[in-house]
Amino acid sequence: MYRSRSVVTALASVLLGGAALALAGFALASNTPHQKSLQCVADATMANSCNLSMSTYGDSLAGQHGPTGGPHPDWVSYSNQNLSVPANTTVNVTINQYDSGGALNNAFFDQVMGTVGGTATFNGVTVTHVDPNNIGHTFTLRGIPGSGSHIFVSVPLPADSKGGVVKIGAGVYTQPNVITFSFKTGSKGVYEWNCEFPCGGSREGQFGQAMSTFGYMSGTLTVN
Ligand SMILES: [Cu+2]
Repeated sequence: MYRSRSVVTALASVLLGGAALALAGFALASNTPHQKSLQCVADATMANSCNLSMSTYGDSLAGQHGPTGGPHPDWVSYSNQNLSVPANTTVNVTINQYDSGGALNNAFFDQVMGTVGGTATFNGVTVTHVDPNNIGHTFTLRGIPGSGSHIFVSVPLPADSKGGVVKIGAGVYTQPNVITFSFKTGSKGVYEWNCEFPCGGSREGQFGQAMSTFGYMSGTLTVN
């Protein structure tokens, strides 16, 4: 009698423990879209090069935050936060830019900087700079201060004016502006990237919210 009760108690605690582990596992799995990094895919046509494709949205309903948009579905966002690329490689980047925009507060960032040839393509046209009054976002990559690793790449992503507004709640977007550029990686290290267009809303001249919260308009680039 007592023995069977203790067996039941033991069994119950094992089951409860298992349920707790399963819950913890589910919580971790639910977080993985924020943690998994986007891998650069080896380019079959060009030695020592890989391709990285991302998007920028006027909300968070597509990409890394999941179909519900996570905690801030109405915040602007890149599709990916953490990028992973090989060392000593040419990284060919394609960004589909779906968001609207406006004027830079610092016209320095209308220039294409640090790319192969000092150029980018904007909807198929080679450019060295774009209109500073029509910017959606920038992709600006630099070494983390104090890390000893140096890189500087900055590419403006013109605002998408192809008509129509992002349909918030549906994850449906207008035709994007397509921006491409290449840059070369050196030795292994972790770098950081962010956007230099004040797209964040609220505080400090539109540098709050998505601009000041990691994972929307900023992330890391890990060179492996
Ligand atoms: Cu931005």
